[in-house]
Amino acid sequence: MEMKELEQTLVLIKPDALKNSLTGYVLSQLSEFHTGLRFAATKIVCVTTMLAEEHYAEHRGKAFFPSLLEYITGQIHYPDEPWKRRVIAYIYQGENAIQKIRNIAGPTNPHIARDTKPGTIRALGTVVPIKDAAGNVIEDRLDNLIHASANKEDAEREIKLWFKPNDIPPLMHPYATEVSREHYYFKDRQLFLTYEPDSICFIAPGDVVWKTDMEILRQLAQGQPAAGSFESVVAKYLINLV
Ligand code: FUP
Repeated sequence: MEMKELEQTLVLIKPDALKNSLTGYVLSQLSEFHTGLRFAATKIVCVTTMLAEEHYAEHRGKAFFPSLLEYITGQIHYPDEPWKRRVIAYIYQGENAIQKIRNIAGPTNPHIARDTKPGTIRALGTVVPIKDAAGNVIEDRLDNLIHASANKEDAEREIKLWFKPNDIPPLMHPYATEVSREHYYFKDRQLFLTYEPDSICFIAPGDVVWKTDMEILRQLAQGQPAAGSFESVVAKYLINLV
């Protein structure tokens, strides 16, 4: 089978899995021996609020959203040890990768996972009630140990959000890339095309970048409506940097 036909999916080993020393168990469940899939990339990430907000953008505005951000950024499981706040991100590649990993992960809600799919990874998770100011339970935060992309569109968005092309071996690159001809700088959540004091150069001429990111940056630089947010592009360049 051609590499281009193979599916990709993003897996995150979340802070609760790290805290409970479940990394080895999760990786063993997802191993090539069990799934026929191989990993194309991995990195240990200190998750910024910007990255968390972009990753879970579809849940913005929901009552559990602030708590979900605290969870994925590691603040819940490592309140007093900020240096331990990490997520391990993987790209898995192979035939039917998305569904295979979703099946092993199990249902989103750990209670439902335990009832209906015992033996899945999320069956080992926890459900934490979220209360309003009066102490009434309004929603639950689902501490479910791993994230796995739900479909091809999400997988592409999420992989491009967490990984730069050069985090992935060239022959495993899943999506189109382009070589930048410009400098792009970041400061105070804003894009600059020339150096500003205290700004960070996140793309330089000659850098290989996702083609879709390049298009968003060009549109933003020209003040045009863009196909995605600046944060969705820059968040991955700030990983483990700030
Ligand atoms: P999934 O694709 O299985 O990760 O599920 P969702 O996209 O629906 O949810 C994303 C994350 O939001 C879950 F991992 C956990 C969290 N969540 C809650 O904390 N509470 C909810 O009521 C729903 C989702």
